[in-house]
Amino acid sequence: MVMFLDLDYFFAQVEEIENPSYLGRPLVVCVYSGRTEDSGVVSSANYLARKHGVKAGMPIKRAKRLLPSEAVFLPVRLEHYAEVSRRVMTILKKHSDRMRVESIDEAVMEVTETVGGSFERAEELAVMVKREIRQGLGLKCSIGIAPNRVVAKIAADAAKPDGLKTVRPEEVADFLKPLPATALPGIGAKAWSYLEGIGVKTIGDLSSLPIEVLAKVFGGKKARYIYLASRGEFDEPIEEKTTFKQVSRIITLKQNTRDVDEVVSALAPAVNDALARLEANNLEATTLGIIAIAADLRTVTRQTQIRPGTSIEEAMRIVRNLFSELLQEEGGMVLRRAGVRFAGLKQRLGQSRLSSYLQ
Ligand code: TTP
Ligand code: MG
Ligand code: MG
Repeated sequence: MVMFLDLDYFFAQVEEIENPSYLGRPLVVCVYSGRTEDSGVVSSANYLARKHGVKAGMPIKRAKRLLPSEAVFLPVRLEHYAEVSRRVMTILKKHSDRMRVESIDEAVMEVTETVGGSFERAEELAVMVKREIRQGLGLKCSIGIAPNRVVAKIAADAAKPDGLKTVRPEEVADFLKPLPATALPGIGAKAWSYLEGIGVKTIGDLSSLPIEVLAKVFGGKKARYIYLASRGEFDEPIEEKTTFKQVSRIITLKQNTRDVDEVVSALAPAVNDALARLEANNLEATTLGIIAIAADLRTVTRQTQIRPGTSIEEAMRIVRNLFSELLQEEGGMVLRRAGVRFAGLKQRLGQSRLSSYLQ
């Protein structure tokens, strides 16, 4: 039995609770890409801002148009959020058999032994964990309890905000069936647009596709995942150890382009996401690379050494310079996809170590 926890509007919530004057106002945490004062994207928005239609990934300019003048716009403070994240993870570690940090604001906990296999006791535990995080750090979160990680994550999402949702084994099928297929983690925009095209709307629809059809479109591994996960049957042991040698993120551009500003703005959330993942694991990169993929799939990369602890603003500047150089040298190249890669990862020294939970 697993518990999945995701902090509510994490970055925005941290800012909100640390500055009471922001309470009751729409609040948006932004990744500024540095070109003009307002260029960049939204990283996290509180629920008041979401009511106006603001969400992660949206250009800051658009968010400014949607929100009233009392709205608060703040730059990301990744290192600080990572420190808060580490404190949350310490609490979770204490209450689980094993746990794995899934991102800066998510963790999955194996609790079968802790609660002696009882879903009621798991619920009591979840209430306690929520209270401890609320009282200790002021943060609200949502928790899903289910037989496996995928269902627990979907349950946590469904419980937002500040909620708790339990899905017992006999409830899994009925719980999943009516949910939009997009609620299933691991289905990207491209897969989603294909599925929409063949009339798949819900997870139930997804579960009715034969595995052979899925395999043709997604390849064997992903097909197996979708086949099992859409039935609530994708299971995997929660192992604490996660080691990775690099963190990369690749995005597909809205339109093919050679415009550096366009590429860099589109990549801002990917850079932020990759850095957040490093921060959450208390890792630092010494190499930053870019990946450029043309419409004909020709791929060109560039990389450079970076100072450990490079901030997001510096990282964005480096990404911009690398793309500028690359596009100058590759005169005819029109980009279809673009990516970033952080490598040469090292444990950050001299801080409480999240990594100690991962080993
Ligand atoms: P999420 O858990 O996806 O989002 P959230 O915590 O802001 O909101 P929710 O209540 O729906 O959980 O992501 C965690 C943090 O990761 C988020 O606070 C900011 C960062 N993030 C980005 O920077 N860019 C993104 O596109 C997303 C999705 C998240
Ligand atoms: Mg969250
Ligand atoms: Mg999250």
